[in-house]
Amino acid sequence: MEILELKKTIDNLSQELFSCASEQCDDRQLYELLLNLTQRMSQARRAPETGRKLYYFSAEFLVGKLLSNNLLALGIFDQVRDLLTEMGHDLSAVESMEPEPSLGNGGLGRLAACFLDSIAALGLPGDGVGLNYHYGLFMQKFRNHKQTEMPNAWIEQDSWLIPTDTAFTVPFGGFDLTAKMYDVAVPGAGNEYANRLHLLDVEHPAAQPESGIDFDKTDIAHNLTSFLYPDDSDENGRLLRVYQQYFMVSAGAQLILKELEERGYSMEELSEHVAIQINDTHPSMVIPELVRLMTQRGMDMSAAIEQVRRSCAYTNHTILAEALEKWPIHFIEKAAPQLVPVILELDRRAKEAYPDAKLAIVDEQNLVHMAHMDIHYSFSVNGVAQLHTDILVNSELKAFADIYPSKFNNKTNGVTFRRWLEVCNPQLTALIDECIGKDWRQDTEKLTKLMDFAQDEAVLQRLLDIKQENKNRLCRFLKAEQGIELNPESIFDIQIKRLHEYKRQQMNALYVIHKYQQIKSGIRPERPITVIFGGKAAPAYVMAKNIIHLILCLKQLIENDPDVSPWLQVVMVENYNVTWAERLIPACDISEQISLASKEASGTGNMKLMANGAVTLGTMDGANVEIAQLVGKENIYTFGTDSDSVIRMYDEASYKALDYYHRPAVEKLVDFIISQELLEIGDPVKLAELWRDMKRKDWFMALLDVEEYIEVKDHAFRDYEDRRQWAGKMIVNIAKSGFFSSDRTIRQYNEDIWHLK
Ligand code: 26Q
Repeated sequence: MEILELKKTIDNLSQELFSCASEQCDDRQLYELLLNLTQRMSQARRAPETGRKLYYFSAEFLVGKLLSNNLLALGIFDQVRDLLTEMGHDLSAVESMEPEPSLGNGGLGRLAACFLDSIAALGLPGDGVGLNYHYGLFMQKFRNHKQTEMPNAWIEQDSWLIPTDTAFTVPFGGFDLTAKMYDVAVPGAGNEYANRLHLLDVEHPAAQPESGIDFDKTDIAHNLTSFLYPDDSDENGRLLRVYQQYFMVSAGAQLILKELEERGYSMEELSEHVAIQINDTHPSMVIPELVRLMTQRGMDMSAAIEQVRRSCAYTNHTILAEALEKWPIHFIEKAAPQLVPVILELDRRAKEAYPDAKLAIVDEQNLVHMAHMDIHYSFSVNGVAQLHTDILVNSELKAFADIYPSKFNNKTNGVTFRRWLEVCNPQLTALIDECIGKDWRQDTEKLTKLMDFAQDEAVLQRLLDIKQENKNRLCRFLKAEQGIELNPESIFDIQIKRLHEYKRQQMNALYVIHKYQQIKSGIRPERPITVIFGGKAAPAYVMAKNIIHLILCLKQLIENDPDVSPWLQVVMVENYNVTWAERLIPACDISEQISLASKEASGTGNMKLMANGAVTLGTMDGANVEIAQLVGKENIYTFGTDSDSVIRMYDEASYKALDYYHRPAVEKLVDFIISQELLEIGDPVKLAELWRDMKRKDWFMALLDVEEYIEVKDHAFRDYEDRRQWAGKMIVNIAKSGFFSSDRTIRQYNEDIWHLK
């Protein structure tokens, strides 16, 4: 759209919506106006039409704010930004009016959002199916150095949700509910298409709870879509999660059959025309539900099962045994009794073919193993990074890989460079364009052309300048929104991800203690260091909350110590979310990816940070392994026990935290958790609990790797001082990041699994 035409459209809209000239609009009105404009433009687009259609089922779609993303996809981002500037406004101020939907926990939900973006950009026919959580994942607040939780009411009068006339009846044990469908448009960048994200909702959602995030988990009819479950398996209210899952998949399955019929095909042809991707086990009940619906509509059981099997593909995102969903069959009996005979029949057939108890869907304790059902009754099972897939095939799911070798495949994750480079880092994008032109947008592996500039002093200097500008910008945001003041001249060392013991934020905290003790003893770093954390802990995950507590106590201790504060700063960003990620990632110098090897399936933050010129400090886990292969050992800092050894230690139960604790260098770090200094600031019970756990259990082996971690991290900080050399590492990381575009990942899903066109 020409800028003049755009101006005219905006003027008309402003008259229509607010009966005033666009010059009179404030930021809020401009936001509503642009929301309206992009909605109309998206709705005028048609869906890609081809043979097979994909349905991406996921309990989470962590889409983030949508305005900039949609402007970009509609091809009017630059024009709108420039026009707003002309009008004396600023796109980022306008965007600050947009509430962020929090329809996901972390990686898995954000991956689903990146995938929808890429599916649309590649012009493939594929819609998302999920739930419209009204209060989403909780909003995090810090009080007395502790996390507290509040609802995030993101739905406003005007939002991205488009109500539709489509509704389905979902039969639960003892009552029915109507599932209303709302759509969010997903316009494809660089084409004329738009897909949809279908979000299902109850008809009469409950109002916001009076206090906090407590609500009546037995009032299913009103509360089914109130909240998103955090990613730990707390017993409390798990039954509601089964209701949520069944609600989503039953409505989704009905939608699939309806659209199949509308396209003029019979259920016998389902698998020719439909591909279903099951994002982790949360939507797994779509398998028995489709079989149920198809047999209810007259199809033969074996034929229905076969069609479903040829349509469904399953993605595994975790190897943590405790995170694999196993539902007591009486939960399903209560929520969706009509599904139980189907599940038992699927189980009977699986047992008949494969009597090995390890492979059963329903085990001796009457637990339904959702992943087992997925593997037996889908045609594809994939992991999300090469190492993760290897571990699935060779150990975690070996028994299944042995019987279904051809089902297993790897699809290394990716992220959309539109949001995670173009939108969040316009300066770097402009520099890249200047160096290598613009066509890397269609094929991000063309970013390797940047290697021609790896010795170009002028380009390297600009890279450093852009990083500095992005650090300055982050400082402004943190000051304005959270009152946090950072030293922009310091190194920004950033660990942003959900709080989890396996991700080992506690090991990073031990590094902070190490630095604090060194500075106290007179050994100062060459340059001040800022250690930045961001992440939420599941409300019932005690140890994760204790780790946040430790971090916040350390923050205060250091802040108030004039010997140390000029050299070391610790901060934790409150309510880390997609919006904060977009500000933090361009400003990062060192990307902390320090999970215990074998535990992080892939990671995707690692990819975003790399693409923005951060250098990874990480273990050989998940996609870090592939990052290391691509950039070479000069351009990444790796450390830690390898995954094979870790797996062996678990098998043999041979890891003893106490042995490592008793090393003098380690003991003084761990004991600092219960030092007088910290006990005066924090909650002695929590700190002692953390201290005891680390010393006696340390299930994720932080003490095993902490000494090498400190050594390698200090080395990276020293290397940082050679700015010219460091810029060389930055450019190599950017140049090699193109492999991690979700466009590449989606092309692979399409070629190997979906065959959409
Ligand atoms: C399960 C049962 C009950 C309640 C909640 C859950 C639940 C919810 C969310 C379990 C797991 C999740 C989320 C998992 C997740 O985000 N996994 C991450 O997926 C990313 C995308 O593939 C990977 O990059 C990360 O390595 C992986 O941790």
